[in-house]
Formats: sequence, structure tokens, C-alpha cells
Amino acid sequence: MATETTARPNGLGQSPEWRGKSPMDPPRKKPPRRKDDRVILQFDYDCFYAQVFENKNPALKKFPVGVKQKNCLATCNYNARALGLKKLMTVSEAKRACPELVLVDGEDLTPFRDTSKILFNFFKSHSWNHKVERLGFDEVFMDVTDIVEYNMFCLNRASLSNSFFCLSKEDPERGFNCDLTSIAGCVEGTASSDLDVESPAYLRLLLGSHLAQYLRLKIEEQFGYTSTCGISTNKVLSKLVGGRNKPRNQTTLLALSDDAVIDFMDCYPLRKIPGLGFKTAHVLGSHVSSQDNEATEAGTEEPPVTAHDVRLHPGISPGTIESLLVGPGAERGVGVRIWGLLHGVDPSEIKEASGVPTQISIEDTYPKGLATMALVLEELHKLSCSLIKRMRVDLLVPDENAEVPGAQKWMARPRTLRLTMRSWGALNPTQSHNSGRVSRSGTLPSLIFDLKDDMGHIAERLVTEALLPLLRRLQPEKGQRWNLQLINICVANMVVGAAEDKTGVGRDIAAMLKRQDEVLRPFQVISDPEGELEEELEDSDLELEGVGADDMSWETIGNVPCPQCGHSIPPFAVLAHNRYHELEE
Ligand code: DCP
Ligand code: MG
Ligand code: MG
Repeated sequence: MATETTARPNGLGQSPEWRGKSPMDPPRKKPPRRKDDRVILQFDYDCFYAQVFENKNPALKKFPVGVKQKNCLATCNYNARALGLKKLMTVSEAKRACPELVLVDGEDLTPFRDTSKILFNFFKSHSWNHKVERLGFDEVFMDVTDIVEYNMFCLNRASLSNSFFCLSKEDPERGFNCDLTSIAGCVEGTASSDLDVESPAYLRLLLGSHLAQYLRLKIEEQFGYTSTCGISTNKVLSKLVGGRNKPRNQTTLLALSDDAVIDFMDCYPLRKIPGLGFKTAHVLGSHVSSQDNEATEAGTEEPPVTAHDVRLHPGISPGTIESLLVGPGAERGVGVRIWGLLHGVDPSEIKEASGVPTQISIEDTYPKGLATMALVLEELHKLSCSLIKRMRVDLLVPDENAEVPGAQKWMARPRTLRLTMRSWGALNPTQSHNSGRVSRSGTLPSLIFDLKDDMGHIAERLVTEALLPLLRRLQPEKGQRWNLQLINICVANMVVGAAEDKTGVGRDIAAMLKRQDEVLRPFQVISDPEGELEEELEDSDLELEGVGADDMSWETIGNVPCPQCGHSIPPFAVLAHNRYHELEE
């Protein structure tokens, strides 16, 4: 059992003097070096899935609401939580505890995914350094150090209560008023005498807290979503402190010394520390508990092992953690990383949001087969509607320069439209086995970017003007019938920040170079002999299977037969094709 007495060598308490200074301690047990020059915000939407339903149907807000997946609650709103319900309860348990519970079905993740992207785009549009990272559907980390430092530089210390927070370097009027005489929201941590704006560490967190408050209120105002935020100097601390005051609140960790950070971390059970992982927590917990077992009284229930228990355990050091976790797939340096986390030290960077997906595709399968052209067209129309909707969610960002409030613009425009199909038996009777995907690509018409036109009308035009011509190039041989099992439509070849011109190609040379350099990297482009069409092949794309067999223009000298399926593969595509077989297994 990990108790305070057994976990602390020499019976020493948690006094700051002890830390790292015991004569029993080998030097490697010193706390890791802490860096506190960043400001990291961690946002987490309140009862996210439940809020998605409430925003669609505001009448629900009055009731206890549970979001059901299979036989358990993926989440429930705070009305339900006030009545004792918890996330991941079984539906029957929840109904017993709260018979008036309104249950909604959360099996379809599409609305959660779409909302998550919209809210993520909002945060991205406020970032200067693009360090905005999404974790799951409902969490966003933001490194706002650069914005905060700029505001430290602009700060007028003589009128803190009447400050202006700048949100743009270019436009000095873009920003908000705030009172910098105190932190916005709740505060956690050990107060010290350093709490004045002359301390850069304090000033950074102070500014970070006001920026967090502004962003939270904005997403509530603009999109109707309440959230919680943690404000600190790294990911692990921001995430942990963010959970201290929920819902619709925020907490800043004012821990400006190593000791204050350690005090904050010490109470957390291992399994609550983000970045530790289930297996690591289990291995460390068992190691510490088993060594302390002699001190455990028979019959007493063991409390969970905490960061404090592990940190102060005589048998634990970065080296021992590393050796305990050694095994296949173990990460190098894991001991040092976890030793850091136990002390609230986490140098991991917030990943830059690439922002632009490499492609967007929508597909559906038809186990009974689609046998007539009418059915195929109907499906193409449905898929086109979904594709346009998804493009608008994934590729539209707020247009800050527009005069109309709430206006949006395309952050990237795909150039290529690809139609892929899989058929049993009909499309290509010469194929050795008939489950292959075949595809054709063409230029994506710019009508798809028209934001004023109705989605259904755009879909109709996309089918007649672009998909039908591709379909004709895939049509079955004479005497054969359609028997489609799958249709996939995909847009690819993203041009970042492309201007609105007829070809869809950006006027901006830099954007074009960026496109060639970054966007085309994952693609292999082969010019169409007719000059106007392209067939492109993404590394991990599954459509290769049908290509060699169906499109004779691919059959060039030097192709090699695949030993697994017999298809003739151009040499450059062998790797990708092998990968396809790996994925298939
Ligand atoms: N979720 C899930 N299964 C889990 C955990 C979460 O389906 N095991 C879903 C439902 C949640 C969403 O992910 O709404 C976000 O997870 P959170 O843990 O952040 O939970 P909530 O946002 O619902 O509640 P909170 O207000 O506590 O953040
Ligand atoms: Mg949440
Ligand atoms: Mg969450």
C-alpha cells in the first residue's frame, strides 16, 4: 500500500527542504528542469455530446438529458449530473436513478464531428503561431505565448484596470477591453509574493487568463457552446487545472516555483495524469504498492497510488521507470518523460494545425447492389450533398476581413474530383477477381465553391457536369449491367488559400509553390494522355487495386506483377500497393 509514511524515506514530510536534497537520494532523483515561459490554454466543452443535442433542440436544456450509445451513457448534461447521474453509467442504472431522464441517441458521430471542427476552426482563426491542437472531439490546446508576449510589450502598467488586449498585430483596433488588476476566473495553486505584473511569469498567466475568458465567451455567444479552460505553462498542467472548476468556468494555475507545481501535482492519482497511459499507471502503481505491501494492514482498502507516492518512493527514478516499462514498442526516454510528468514538467509542444486535409471523401456501400442508372444517379446526388456539406465544415474559416459579420471563406480549394466504384462482376469481366475499385478523376468545377447557391442545386450540377462524364468513362461493357457495391466521391489536390478564379488555381505564386511543395507530396501525379485530366494516387489509397486492370494507359513497359493479386503495377506504385495489401489483412 502506498501511504504517506511508507512512501517517504526517512519519515520526512513533504517540506520543500526535503525535495531532491536528501542525503539518501542519488543525484538522478533531482526534480527535472521546469520551463515556464509558455502560456498553454486547454479548452474542454461541457457535456459535449449533450450540448450538441441541446443546441439543436433548445427545449432540452430544461431537462436532465442522457446521450445513449449502446446500453450506456456516453455523457449526460449537468441537470442530469445534479441528480446523481454520471458519464458511462448504464442506461438502466441511469433510468433507475432518474426516471425523468430524457434519452437521446448518440450513435451517429457526424454531428459531434462537424461541431468539433467548427469550434476548432474558431480557435485556429485566433491563433498567430498555428499551434492549436485538437484532442478527441471536445478538447483544444492552444499555445498563446506569442499573443501574450506581444500584449506584455504593449501593456500600459499605469492603467491596468482599463487595459486593451490586442488580437492582431496588423489591426490595433482588433481586441477587447479587460481589467488586468486580477486573474480572470478561478485561481489554483500556491500564492506567493510574486503576484504582481512586474513578474513576467505572473503577467503571462494573467494575460492568458483574460484571453481564455474572451475566447470562451465568444464561442458561447457565436456558437452556443459553454466550455471549461485551464491556463498554465504546459499541456499536463493546463489540462489538470482546467478540470478543477466545471462547468462554464476556467482556472489558472498560479504555481510559480518548482515546489508550488509539485504541490499541485502530488494529489493526483496516477490514472488521472494525462500522458501516463493506462499501462504505465498500472506498472508504476503495482511496483510502488508491492514494495510497500509489508506496511499495509490486512483488510484495509488501498487508496489509489498518487504522483506523490511514486515521486517519493525510494525505488523510483527515471532509470527505474525506464526499466520497468521496457518491452516491445517502449518509447526511448520514457523514464525521463514520466519522471517529468510526475513533477508537472511537460516540454511537449502543441502541434501546429495543418488546417488543410489532403482530401475529403464520402462513400457508401450497397450490399444488394445498384443495378440501374437511375439508382446510381440518385446515390451520386445524395453523396454529392454530403460531400458539399463536409467541404463546408472542413474547409470554411471565418472571413475576418469581410464586412458582413459571420462571413466565411475557403481556406483551401480542392482541384480534383475523383469517382471510385466497386462492382461485383459487371465493370470489368477481364479482372481476375471482381472486387476491385476503379476510379476516374477530373477537374473539380468551381461551382462547388459558391456559398450563395443552395447545396441541393450545387449537388445536381456537380452530378450532371462532373460526375456523369466520369461515370461514362467507367461504364460497363456492352451487354453488362451495373452492379455497384460501393461508390466513393472524393476531392483532392488542395490549393491552400486559392483565389476565386475560373480554374480554381490560386493567383498567388507563393500559394502555388506551397501547394507543389506540401500538398502534392503525398500524391503521385500522372498526366492524362488527353491532357486535361489527372489520375492521382495517394500513398495509402485503396483504389490502386482496380487501376492496373482497368485502365490500359497505366500498362506501361516496366510494370511488375503483384505476387499477391497478380495486378500489373508501375514500379513507383509498388510500395503503395504493398501497403494496401497490408491494410487489407
Ligand atoms: N465520450 C465518449 N466515451 C467516453 C468518453 C467521452 O463517447 N468514454 C464522448 C462523450 C462526451 C465527449 O466524448 O460528450 C467529450 O468527453 P468529456 O470527457 O470531455 O465529457 P463531456 O464533455 O461530456 O463532459 P465534461 O463536461 O465533463 O467535459
Ligand atoms: Mg468535455
Ligand atoms: Mg474532454
